Amino acid sequence: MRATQLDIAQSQGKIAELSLILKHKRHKEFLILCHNNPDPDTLASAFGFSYLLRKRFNVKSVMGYGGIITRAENKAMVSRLRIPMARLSYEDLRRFNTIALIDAQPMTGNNLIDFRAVNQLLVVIDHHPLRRASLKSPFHDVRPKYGATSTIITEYLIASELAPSRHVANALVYGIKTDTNSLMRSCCKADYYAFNYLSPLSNPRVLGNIEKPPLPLDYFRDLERGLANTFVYQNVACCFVGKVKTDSIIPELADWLLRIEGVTFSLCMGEYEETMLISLRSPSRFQRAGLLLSRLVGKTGSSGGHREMAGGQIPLSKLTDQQKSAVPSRLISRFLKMLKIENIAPKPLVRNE
Ligand SMILES: [Mn+2]
Repeated sequence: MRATQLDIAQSQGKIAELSLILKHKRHKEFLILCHNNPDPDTLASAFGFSYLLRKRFNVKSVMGYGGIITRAENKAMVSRLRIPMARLSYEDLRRFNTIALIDAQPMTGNNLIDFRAVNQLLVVIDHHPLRRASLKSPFHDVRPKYGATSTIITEYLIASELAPSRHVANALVYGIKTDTNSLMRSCCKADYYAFNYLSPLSNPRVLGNIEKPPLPLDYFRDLERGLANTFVYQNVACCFVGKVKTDSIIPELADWLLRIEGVTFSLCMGEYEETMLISLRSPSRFQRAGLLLSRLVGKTGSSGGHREMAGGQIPLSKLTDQQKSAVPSRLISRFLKMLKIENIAPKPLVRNE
C-alpha cells in the first residue's frame, strides 16, 4: 500500500506518545479491557493491541471482559483465532497495575470500570463519542468518525511498521466488517484503507467459517418461538422469545425483525441463565438506539451500543417469579411510551388471532 493512500500521521504521533508513556512506568500486570458482552470490534482491537504491545514495546498483557460473549460468530472468532480472553469481574481489576480500555470509555457503564474511579487506567482507545472522563487517562485516542476501533489499531500497526500475524489480520478485518456492517454503515476513508490493507493478509476461508458457524438445533427451535411471539405495534416490532437455549438468537432475531416492511425499531428479549437479554435495532443512526436502551434498562441492568444497534442485560436472579414474568411486558410498554406510541393494538407477525 502506498503511503499516499493512507494518512497515518496521527497514528504515528500516537505511537510516539505511547512509547514515551510506557517507558515511564513498569507494567507488571497489564490488562487490556474490552467492553461488556464484547463484540468482534472490541475483541479484535484488544487482540491487535496486545500484539502491538508485545512486538513493539515488549510488554506482556492479559485480555479480559465483563458480561458474556453471546453470538455463535463471536464464540467462533475467539476459538478459531485463538484469542485468549478472560471473563473478569470488577474485583479482578485490582490484580492489574495498568489498564487499557479498548473500544469503550470510562463513565459509560458498558465496561467493568463502570462509573467507578480506577486509577490504573493508562490507555483509552475508542471510536464512540468522546467522554470527558477519557481525557484524564494519560493516553487517549478517541476518533468518533471512525467506523471501528480495529481501524485505529490497524493504523498503529502500520505506524509501527509491524506486519500483523494471520490471526490478528483476520480478527481486525472481521472487527471492521461487523462494526461497519460490511463498510455500509457509519465509516470513513480510514476504514476502507485499513480494510484494504488487511484483506490480502487475512484468510477468507477462516473468516467465512467465523461468519457462518454451525448452529445447534436449539437455535432453530428458539427462532421459531421468537417469530411466533413477535408483535408489531405500528412501526415497532417487539418480541419476547421466553427462555432461550441459545443466547445469540436475541441479537440475530432483532436484526431480522428490523427487516419487516414498515418497521423502524425492533426490540427483542429473551431469558437466558437468570438474565434478561435485550437487543434494540434501528436502521437510522439518528435514532440513538444506544441511548434509548440505556434509558429503558435504567439502573435495573446494563447496556451498551451504537446509534443503530444496542444490547443490554437485566439480572433476574434476585427477582421473584412474579417480578420476573412482568419484566418483558413492562419493558415493551415503557419502550412504546418513550416513542409516544400508545393505544395501538399489536399485530402478530406470523400467527393469526
Ligand atoms: Mn466498535
